[in-house]
Amino acid sequence: MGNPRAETDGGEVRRHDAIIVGAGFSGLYQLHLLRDRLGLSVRVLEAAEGIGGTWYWNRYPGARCDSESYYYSYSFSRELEDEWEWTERYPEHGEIRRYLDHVADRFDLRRDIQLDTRVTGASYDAAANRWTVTTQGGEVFEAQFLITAVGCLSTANVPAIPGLERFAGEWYHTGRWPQDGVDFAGKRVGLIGTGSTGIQATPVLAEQAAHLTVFQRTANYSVPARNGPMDAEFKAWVRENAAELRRKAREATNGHPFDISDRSALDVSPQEREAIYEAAWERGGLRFRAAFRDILLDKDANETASEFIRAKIRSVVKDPATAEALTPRDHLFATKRPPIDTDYFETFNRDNVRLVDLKAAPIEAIVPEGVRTRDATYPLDILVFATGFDALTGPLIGLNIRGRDGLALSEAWAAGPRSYLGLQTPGFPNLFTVTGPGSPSVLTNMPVAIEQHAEWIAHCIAHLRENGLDRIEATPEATEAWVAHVNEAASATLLPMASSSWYLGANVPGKPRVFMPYAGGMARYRSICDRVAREGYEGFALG
Ligand code: N01
Repeated sequence: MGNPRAETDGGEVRRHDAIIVGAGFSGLYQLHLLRDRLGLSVRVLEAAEGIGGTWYWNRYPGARCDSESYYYSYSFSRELEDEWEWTERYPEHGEIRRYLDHVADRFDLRRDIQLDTRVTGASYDAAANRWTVTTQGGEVFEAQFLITAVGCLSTANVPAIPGLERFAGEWYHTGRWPQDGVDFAGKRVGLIGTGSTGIQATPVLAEQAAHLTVFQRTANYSVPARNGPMDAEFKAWVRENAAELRRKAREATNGHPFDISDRSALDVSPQEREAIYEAAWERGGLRFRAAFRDILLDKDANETASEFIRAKIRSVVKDPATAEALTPRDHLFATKRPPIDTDYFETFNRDNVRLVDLKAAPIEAIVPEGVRTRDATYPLDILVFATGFDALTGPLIGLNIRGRDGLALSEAWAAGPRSYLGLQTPGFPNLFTVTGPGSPSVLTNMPVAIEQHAEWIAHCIAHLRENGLDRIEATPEATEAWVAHVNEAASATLLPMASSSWYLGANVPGKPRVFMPYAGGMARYRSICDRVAREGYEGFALG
């Protein structure tokens, strides 16, 4: 590989081989691969004042990962794995930040990461075959390769509810949480949104605040997380089986190292089915979906899981009207990303918690004293938006990327994202999008998807250099075929059925309704990517 060749041109333009945007799980590993394995000169530009990506921003009460700690982590370094100890079944946000800080130190990554540097634009010069990247602070960088490592859920969605600017209290979005936290003691708190975030935050807010009002637009299914400390025996089991667990995760459809049952929910007796669901409920976590093979494939099979959870809600929530309002009926379990929780439904039995069903009475406005629905005004001191993200495309379009002939990514994707393998878009040579739309990303345990993408990109760049090539660009034909395949893969599942799902962009008004992630499974996707590379980067134009 060539020597690192970072230069400064009169202090004005900083030249590198590659610019990576984002210093979360993706950016850190991509930097390690390109710099330490390929010998490239790389600069990571990160908007936040610390590393961590998603985990830098999501510090809201209750924020922890829904994947289990022993596999929500990197697998590329056995030493890293051996020296790090997780404390809980699901890692809390602060622990993940400590882990990523440790990774940054251990692999000496910080010297090539520039914090507090928001990228405001990137444009491709075809004659020079270089990307020019500009930042909010007025800096200019140039590089042959531009790699976005901006995550899938990093553009906060604050709904345009009239009157927010007149609210007399404080308000926060969970995905932009203040670094110093928020003091809820003695406060009347309102929470809008009951996705994974709202469901994690509700029980903790209820304990901290004087009173909590949860504004729910769509009732959601949730399965108990069953979080707890990792005991010594379990830690020893993980260590002994580390290689096997990692292999399983890599080869799984969803990046989790557990088996999906090979039985249909419809092929067992009602009693047996109930017992299987009960055991899965007791074990807790996202694995509940694996209780039968066809929960995400067959409506009738899914209905058995959906009804099991509805019955659980009715059995936990004491007030029948509240239980009914909390019971999801307009979509099937796991067709929207399923939350997992710690005492979510139980929280509605507390005296200081009230549920407001926005389907019955929508929010009309935010007023200085609180939130006004069609039926009532709810006085609040603090309002928390757990209203999700402009997912997958939002973080990329927000970078203002312009490719060949000034083509804006926002124009190229005006009718929805169009990528080849989620990695590249025609018209944007040498731009790689880690976990981009059209790849499995959010349908998997993210670190598995991230490692696969970062490694594929590093191999691809190595291939170009070894063969004296400078440029790689997805062809329009391969992209069309991939977009069709992404649609086909989604249609083979129940996933596109949930009309309010962020997988479809449905949570952001005006966003094209396109099922964005690849639902064909991580294992299948990995083998497609490997074949494409083996066959000389089929579907890409190299030059
Ligand atoms: O966001 P969401 P999230 N008025 O979009 C409601 C990941 N995650 O931040 O369903 C009233 O799922 C909206 O209502 P509706 C995970 O992948 C991971 O919770 O559109 N309500 C919904 O209830 C997850 O799926 C972890 O009708 C409004 C909620 O806000 C993803 O992040 C933890 C509204 C938004 O739910 C996003 O989850 C947390 C409005 N105008 C999250 N607009 C871990 O693994 C929206 N809503 C740790």
